[in-house]
Amino acid sequence: MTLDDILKEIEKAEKILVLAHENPDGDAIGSAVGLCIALQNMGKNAEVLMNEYPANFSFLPGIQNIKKEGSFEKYDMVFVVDCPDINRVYKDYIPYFERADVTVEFDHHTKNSMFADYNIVNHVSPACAQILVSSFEYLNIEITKEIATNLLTGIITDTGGFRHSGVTQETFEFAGWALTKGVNVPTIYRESLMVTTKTKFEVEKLAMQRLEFFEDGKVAFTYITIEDDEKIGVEPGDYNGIVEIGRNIKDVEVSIFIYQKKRRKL
Ligand SMILES: [Mn+2]
Repeated sequence: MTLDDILKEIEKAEKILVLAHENPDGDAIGSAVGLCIALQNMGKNAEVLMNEYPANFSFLPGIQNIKKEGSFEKYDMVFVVDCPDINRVYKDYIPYFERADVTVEFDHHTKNSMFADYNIVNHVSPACAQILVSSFEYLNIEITKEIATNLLTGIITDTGGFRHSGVTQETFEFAGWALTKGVNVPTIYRESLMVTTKTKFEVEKLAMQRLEFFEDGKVAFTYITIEDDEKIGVEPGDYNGIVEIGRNIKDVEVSIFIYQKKRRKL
């Protein structure tokens, strides 16, 4: 059984790195930090690398485990969470993955390239964090209040607050169990889904003003240019959820949101 094999690899490893997809959302952050804390509780030297993340997730316990630069040249083991392909990881971190003795991924994206040594992929799971919940339960890894807060943040983010399809009985059972552990669900809900920043608000306002309908209202379209991006001072995560403005309008079947990427300095 693969999960048992992964546990054996964890037992052998000392230095462990956790990565997630670039421009991380609540599921990427919650899954990465939750896993990192679990590894530390098992006595491992574990950390998370992210080049940036949205500021509203700074309430998460253990968020200080997220570093911009690795403490080691080489890690014994690298985990990648909530990420369908290694090329979705921030490019500077990919060499750590390549140098590691063992690599593991946990993911729920439909098109996953099975890029690690061990691939725990469940396409129907509503969040990567929910795969971690069942994996921890199977392996008897204790889910502390801190870990539960991170994992529930992943679940609440990716399910839009238990609204999207894919939510299962297990989703609610874990949420209920987390409540008994003292996890502050209203705080997670507010910080993950409701709190916005001035720049995100400005981006949303502009995207709404520009929203147009095509095909008898079945297609909604809006966009943000690089000039808008610079004028507003767009921050990480500001584009999250914009496509849903169109999707939430009655009779819209396809919602399109296009933004220009900042040119990377070479
Ligand atoms: Mn996800």
